[in-house]
Amino acid sequence: MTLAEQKAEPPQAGMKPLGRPEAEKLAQEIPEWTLKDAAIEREFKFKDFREAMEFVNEVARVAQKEDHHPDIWISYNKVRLEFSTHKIGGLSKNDFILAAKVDRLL
Ligand code: H2B
Repeated sequence: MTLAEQKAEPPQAGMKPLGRPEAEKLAQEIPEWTLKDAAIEREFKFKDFREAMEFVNEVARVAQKEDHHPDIWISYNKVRLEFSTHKIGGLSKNDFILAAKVDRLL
């Protein structure tokens, strides 16, 4: 099953952030995203503010549905999203699932 087809799962107690090798493996499915130490990020550029906000609203809808939320920065026609699993202080599979679902919106 592709990442975009999977559902985010609530982080379990005692869960540890993914190690670098696992994160790098999952990152192969979302090549437009940059893998950082404890997060993944991608910047998107649109025609204008209105298009950027339409995208952000779609992202918010998916994030609410999956109960996994990105940090979002908006600057006129640019949107930067960062996914990290705050509860565990690092990356979980949920971050990659949401990134893949966001890519599908474009
Ligand atoms: N989003 C992200 N990115 N990290 C979290 O740890 C997180 C979240 N926790 N969305 C969720 C909500 C949690 O608070 C609820 C109760 O599942």
